[in-house]
Amino acid sequence: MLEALIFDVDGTLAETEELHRRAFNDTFSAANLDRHWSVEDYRRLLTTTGGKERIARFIAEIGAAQIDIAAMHRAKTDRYTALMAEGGIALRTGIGALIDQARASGLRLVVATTTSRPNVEALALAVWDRPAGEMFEVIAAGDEVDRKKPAPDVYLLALARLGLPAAHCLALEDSRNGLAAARAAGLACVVSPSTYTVGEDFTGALGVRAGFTEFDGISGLNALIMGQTA
Ligand code: XBP
Ligand code: MG
Repeated sequence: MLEALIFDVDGTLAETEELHRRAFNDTFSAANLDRHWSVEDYRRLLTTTGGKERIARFIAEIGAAQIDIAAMHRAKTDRYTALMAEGGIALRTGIGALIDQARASGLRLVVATTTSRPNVEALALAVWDRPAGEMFEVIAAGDEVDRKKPAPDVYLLALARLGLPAAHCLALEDSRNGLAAARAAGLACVVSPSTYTVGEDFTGALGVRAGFTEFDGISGLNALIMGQTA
C-alpha cells in the first residue's frame, strides 16, 4: 500500500542543472580559473554525482594545481542559491499538481537528493515561497551521506527518517544514477528524463514517461505499482 512519495530534486522537481552549470562556471571565473564547462562538458561530468566529486574529477582530468575543493564547492553553493533567489526556475510540468494531489490523498512527501541542503531550501523558497521543511516531511540531502547516488545511502537515510519500509514508498527520478540508487535501496522508481538525462538506460524503472503528467496522477502511479499498466 503506497504511503509515501520520495522525490529526487535536480532534474525531477525542476530543471536545475543549467543553473548548477552557471554557478560552477561563475565560481571558476571568480577564482580566476581559466575554465568553463560547456553544456557538453557538463553532460559528461554529470555522470559523476555530487558537486565536490564533479570538481575533483575535473581537476584530476586537467591536472590543475592544488585547489581547495570543499572551499570551491561552498562558493559554488553560495552562487547557486543566489542565482536561484533571482527567480526564473519553475517546477517541472506536472510535479506541483502531483505533490498537491499526493498531499490531499494523505501520502507522506519526502526528498532524497544528491544536491546540498541549502540548494533544496533555495528551490523551495523560489517555487513555493516556503521553507522545504514545510513542503516535505523528510529531507535527505547529499551533504548528509558518505556515498552519493547511485549508492543507496540518501534513499536509506530518507527511509530511516520516514520509518516506513521501502515497499510502501515510491521514488520519482530523472536519471540513471538516481534510478540505480532507489533500486539499490529496495524502492520502486518511476522516471521522467530531464534535459541532461534523455537517452540514459532506465532499465529497472517501474515506468518511464516523457513528462510527469503522463503518469496520470496518484491513481496512475498506483496502477503501475499494482502492475495494471506498463
Ligand atoms: C544532482 C546532482 C548534484 C547537482 C549539483 O542531484 O548530482 O550533484 O548536480 O548539486 P539529484 P551539488 O539529481 O540527486 O537531486 O553541487 O550540491 O552536489
Ligand atoms: Mg536528479
